[in-house]
Amino acid sequence: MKLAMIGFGQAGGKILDRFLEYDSTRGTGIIGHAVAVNTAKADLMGLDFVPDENRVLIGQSVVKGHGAGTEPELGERCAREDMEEVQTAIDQMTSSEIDAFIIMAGLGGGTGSGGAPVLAEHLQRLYVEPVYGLGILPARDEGGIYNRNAARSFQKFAENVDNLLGFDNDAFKTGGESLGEGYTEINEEIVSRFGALFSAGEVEALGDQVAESVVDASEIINTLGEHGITSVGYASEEVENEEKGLLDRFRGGNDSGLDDAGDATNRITSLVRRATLGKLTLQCEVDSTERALLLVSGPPEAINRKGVDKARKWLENTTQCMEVRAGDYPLPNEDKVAAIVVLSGVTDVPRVKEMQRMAIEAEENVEQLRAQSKEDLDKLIEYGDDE
Ligand SMILES: Nc1nc2c(ncn2[C@@H]2O[C@H](COP(=O)(O)OP(=O)(O)OP(=O)(O)O)[C@@H](O)[C@H]2O)c(=O)[nH]1
Ligand SMILES: [Mg+2]
Repeated sequence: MKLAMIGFGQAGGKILDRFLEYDSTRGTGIIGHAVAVNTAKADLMGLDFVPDENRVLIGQSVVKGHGAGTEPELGERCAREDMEEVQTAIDQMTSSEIDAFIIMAGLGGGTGSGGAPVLAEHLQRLYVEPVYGLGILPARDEGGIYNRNAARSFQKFAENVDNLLGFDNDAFKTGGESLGEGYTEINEEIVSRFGALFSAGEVEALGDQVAESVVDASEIINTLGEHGITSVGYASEEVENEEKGLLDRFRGGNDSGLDDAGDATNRITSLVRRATLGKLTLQCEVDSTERALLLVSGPPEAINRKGVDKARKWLENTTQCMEVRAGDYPLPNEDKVAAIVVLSGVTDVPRVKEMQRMAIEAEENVEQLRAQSKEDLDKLIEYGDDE
């Protein structure tokens, strides 16, 4: 599917940048338009792939290009005051080119946390296309202020988008590294999961390959619906590529590699199980899903309808939901089979409840925490954070 992507705040901008890189190296064509919005001039200047004219600095009269300092109220104010400038950058696109908008933001800070829900509300009023959010939750150890900001923003954002796709930094953080390196890996995870989902709906990218059951943009849109929270599961496995498979057959081994349909079926069902029961972008109770979508991609020889059908039945049972869509996505040059599972309209999300609890606690000693997080920030600067 083709998207107008808007990165709000630093995390949003960086993820947008990675999406642009992903899109241009793979030729997926999922980005119809890209706009980065921030209150911090330096963050906007640090982007590599977003066209200069699509970088919008807001709130200059309020924060003088220095960011909203983890205060969502400031982020919100800047967004409201300068919405016209954001709109001008979005207007560069002709809306007939895109299937949907997606606004991406880290919800723990000030700019994205406060601004993204305001922009969502604005776009919903102006366009008929669906408006989605990609909301990044802070890690637990970022502390009370970040978790409080995120709890509030998550709720507002969810109220103002057609669907809020959740991604929890806490579940994906890699220990031991500096913050910057950690985010590089996490951002790759974000882009590969959601990029694979959106490119499945961009049928042009398939070229001559014909999928047995194609998932187009409208099926993704129907799965996401008009309200709710979504979590995405992913699992992949390397397979022998076609050439090697042929070589093996030539040598007389016909039960190796990809030839066996039973192997392909089993591989698909096991990947879908792993994707669903493994690490989700936002941990949730799988049986609280309202609608689901299952996508299997990989070399054509490794994909079969039987496997996809079996996996779909399993997913129906496991999610206890009646609305499960499924499709395949043949990628001739790919050397791995991947399963993407979209769990839409999930209602039982423990991490959100936990954030709300942390928010209440943080509320009680907010001043103390502010001082503490300023101290942490000073320390961070001292250690030379380069992101
Ligand atoms: N996944 C990911 N999360 C990030 C990244 N950078 C920051 N975050 C998360 O996003 C939250 C908000 O940080 P920023 O995006 O820097 O905040 P902002 O929206 O620019 O707001 P202010 O800086 O307060 O004006 C943080 O609490 C982190 O959890 C990133 O590159 N990737
Ligand atoms: Mg910032």
